[in-house]
Amino acid sequence: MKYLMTSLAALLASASFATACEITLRSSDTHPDGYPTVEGVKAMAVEVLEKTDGRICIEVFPSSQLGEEKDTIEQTQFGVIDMVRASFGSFNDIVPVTQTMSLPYLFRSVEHSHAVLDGPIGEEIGSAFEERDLVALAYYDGGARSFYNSQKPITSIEDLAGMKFRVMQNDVFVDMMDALGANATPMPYGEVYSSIQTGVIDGAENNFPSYDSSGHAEVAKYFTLDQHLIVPELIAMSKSSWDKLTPEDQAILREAAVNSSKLQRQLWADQEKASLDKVVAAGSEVIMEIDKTPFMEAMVPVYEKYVTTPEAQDLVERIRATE
Ligand code: GTR
Repeated sequence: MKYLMTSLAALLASASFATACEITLRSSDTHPDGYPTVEGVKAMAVEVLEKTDGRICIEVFPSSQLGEEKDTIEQTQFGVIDMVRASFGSFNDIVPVTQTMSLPYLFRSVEHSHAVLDGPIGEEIGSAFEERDLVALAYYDGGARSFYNSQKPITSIEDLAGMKFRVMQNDVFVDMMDALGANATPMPYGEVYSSIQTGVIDGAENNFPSYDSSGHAEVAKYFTLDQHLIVPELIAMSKSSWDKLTPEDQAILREAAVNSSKLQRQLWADQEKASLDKVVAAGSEVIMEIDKTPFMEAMVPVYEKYVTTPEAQDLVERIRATE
């Protein structure tokens, strides 16, 4: 990570690039500096800067400086922001196929999600963004999401009964909580910390790096590794910003984005381990062994509600058949 920042700083400071930015693209991320997604887009920025001889600069705004995730996606659609790195979960209302891709326990593992996204399904999903004025550049890892709360260790589905959990703002996740016998409170990421602290909600659900970097671990120390969601993430670009670029520059951007996703996967794997160690050392109680079968079985009504069209059924079948 240090290497990346140094090389970006060095490039920006070098005489040949100092005044050369002809195009500056603003990119948003909800996560702080140093987080794997932020560092991934910064690596993309370095490659783009190099390959365009300093003509195209990508400025990464971390920590929701440009707004909460759903708002920044809308701003990207309208071309107010040029790029956004976000979870598929935040695109559910905009790009319908991301709803199917956000179903609980759809992906068997992160490796399975890679196999799907790196193949023809990934391409097909990517092209669905164009209809919504967005260009999908590359997929990033977001690991698996699990429950954490301030009240008690969760060791079975019964323990969730009646508890209040924050979910991302989409219908699939609300129905998922319903099916588990808990109460969903949809809200933006930035409101979760104080909502747990003040008892408005009992907890939330996310991966280890988010649980750690958001500080949620400080206020919700019981974490259960039920891994109910593996939700892809991506870098999306505004179609209007994209259309202003030459085909050559578009190719440079796409290649740099894809290259950055390879780095991001590595940074992600390292960060997951580092965050787990950190939260445990700080006093979180992490329940690693849990029988996921009842959680998976409880999702039947969610699939019945959302996998209704032949297209969605076919997509789910093809994803399940991907090795
Ligand atoms: C994180 C994800 C973010 C955002 C956040 C959330 O894991 O990387 O893009 O979706 O979760 O829960 O809002």
